[in-house]
Amino acid sequence: MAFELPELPYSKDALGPYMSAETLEFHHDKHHQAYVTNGNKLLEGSGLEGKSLEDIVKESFGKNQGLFNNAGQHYNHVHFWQWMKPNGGGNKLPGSLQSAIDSDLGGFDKFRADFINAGTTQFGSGWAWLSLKDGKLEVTKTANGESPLVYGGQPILGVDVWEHSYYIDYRNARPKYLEAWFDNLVNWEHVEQMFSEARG
Ligand code: MN3
Repeated sequence: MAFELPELPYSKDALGPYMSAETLEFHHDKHHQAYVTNGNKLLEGSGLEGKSLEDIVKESFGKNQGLFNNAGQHYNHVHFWQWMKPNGGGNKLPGSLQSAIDSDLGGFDKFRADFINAGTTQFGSGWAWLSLKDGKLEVTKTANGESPLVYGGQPILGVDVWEHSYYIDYRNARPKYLEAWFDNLVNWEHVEQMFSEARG
């Protein structure tokens, strides 16, 4: 199916001061739009036109690099907007997610530190993730437009560590961005929803 830029689920000034309207203007209206526009051009004639976004990402990986880069980033950003909300964050997670984090990842504080560390240590552009793989939660990082989808996992939370995600608000201070993002913006109800869908 053709890619479409989704509307943001909040106004552009709703995530301040942790993520500014200016960042969202560039990130959503220009960067994400470019992945949609370029992805649609590259999708034409690829043989994957009728597939779902997730299948296009998985099936173009390692085979059609140009299409993969744009489809992968489209997938990542469609979810990234949903993984944030005004007055998000905090450490009160829905119960089933909390118990899985306790048993698989050593509790909330260790998970928080490991997730922020994954984003901080991703060299260059990429993403840090919480995903479900073989029935267990794991924290990983990927480069560029990749995600756990192409490594057999199902993403349930991801944070963009491309410079376009934080440079206007935090300049080069990626760890500060990650801490502010995790503590104030994460939409845990949406993470819980993706977790229960992934568990099936
Ligand atoms: Mn981005």
